Amino acid sequence: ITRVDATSPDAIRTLFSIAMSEMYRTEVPAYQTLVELVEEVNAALLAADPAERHRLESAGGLARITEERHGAIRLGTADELSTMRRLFAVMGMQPVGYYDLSEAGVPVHSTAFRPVDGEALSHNPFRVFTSLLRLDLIADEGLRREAEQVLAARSIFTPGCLALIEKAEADGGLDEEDAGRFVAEALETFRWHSRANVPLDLYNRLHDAHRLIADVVSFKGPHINHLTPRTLDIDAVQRLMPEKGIAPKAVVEGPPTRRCPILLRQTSFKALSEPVDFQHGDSDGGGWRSGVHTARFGEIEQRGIALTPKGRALYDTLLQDSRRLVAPAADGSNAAQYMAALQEVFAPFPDSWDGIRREGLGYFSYSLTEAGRRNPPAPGADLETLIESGAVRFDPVVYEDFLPVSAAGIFQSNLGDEAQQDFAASPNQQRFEADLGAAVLNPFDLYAEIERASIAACLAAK
Ligand code: OOG
Ligand code: NI
Repeated sequence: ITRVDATSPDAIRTLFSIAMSEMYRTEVPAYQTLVELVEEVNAALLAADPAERHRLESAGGLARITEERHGAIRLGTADELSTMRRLFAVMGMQPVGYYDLSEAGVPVHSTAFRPVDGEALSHNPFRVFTSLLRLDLIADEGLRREAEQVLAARSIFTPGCLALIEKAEADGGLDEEDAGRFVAEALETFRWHSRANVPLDLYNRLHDAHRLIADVVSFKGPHINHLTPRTLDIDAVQRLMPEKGIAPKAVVEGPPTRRCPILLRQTSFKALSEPVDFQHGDSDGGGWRSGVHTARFGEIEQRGIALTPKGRALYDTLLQDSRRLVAPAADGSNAAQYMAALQEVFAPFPDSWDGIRREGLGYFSYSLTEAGRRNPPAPGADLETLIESGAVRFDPVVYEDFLPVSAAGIFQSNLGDEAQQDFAASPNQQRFEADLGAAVLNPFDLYAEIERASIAACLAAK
């Protein structure tokens, strides 16, 4: 890691993602095992595939591969969400996209906080998938009110963290010393608490309503529930997990295995059952009582090219078609059939960078080749002609966001199959943005801008 100006949001984000990873490795040792496995698989792939190594190196993406990760948290109130937005802003992370998970039986809606411009992304793309609990989807009104009271009484940010957020907002940033304090204070919000914030009987009632509600309401804060390193070969990691004593979820979410990866493929290991102490109610004489809670897990992802709206529509249609043929069973009993159906149904999606580009399905970053730099394009030159003559090359723009169907699969595999529940699909982006205190950014606009700027830079070269 190169140290840059400690006051830059990029540098604070890097410090924070390292601190978070260190904390989670200690809290969840299986995550450490997973990180080691991913490092082995990435190293083996790069050794066996010099062309891919070279492509990643020249696109400037190699150094960031092992650094990369995302995490996820689940919040309880609008106040928590809007303060979280301000906290992430200190690290140059903004809310991108809106995800409605109610359709998949999970009573939350979500966004992803992440850096948005090309330079910040290549510095460190750390992202946090952030969900807000939707108590409005809980039928039992009495229970809903109890949950609201518990949430209203907790404060998930340390006073020091809140003061530093305000300072950063007022001064337009933090100096090196404050940046270090900010990272330490902010980390507290994401820490695991082995003492529940509610008595066991309330925990049980929340759990019966939905395991996710118990996870959000029963604790002092929104513990980070997983971290996800990026792998270059997710099929290999999925295959090797059992050898390391880790039980993977039934199937890899997202598109099938391809030569040219698109969007995002993800898999995880099931959440661990961890000991938790619950308060006795006063009527039981107070004191603590031990129980368990299952929420925290590990995940890996393989990222491919960001698709245009046209490419995304094709992806969504093909995914739906293949799930109509074979719906993946949670116990993994039809995993092979599911993967085969996926592979077959996705055949019409072009599997070469050139094909994807020609059909306008994906976003690319354009740059001058060595020949192009020696002999810069004349004013008004045509991009296609420059590509044909070898003056300009194109590389896929990496997809930096998430996929709702995949996220639902990750949630479900970690909530346990008994937690399966139906809610009416009820996306409410307006409500989410009101609670967030800002509009979420449109991911397509961000990718289109990266592509546009890369073309402009090629054509303006002198
Ligand atoms: C978030 C699950 C979604 C992803 O990578 O799609 C997710 C959660 O379990 O809180 O992390
Ligand atoms: Ni995730």
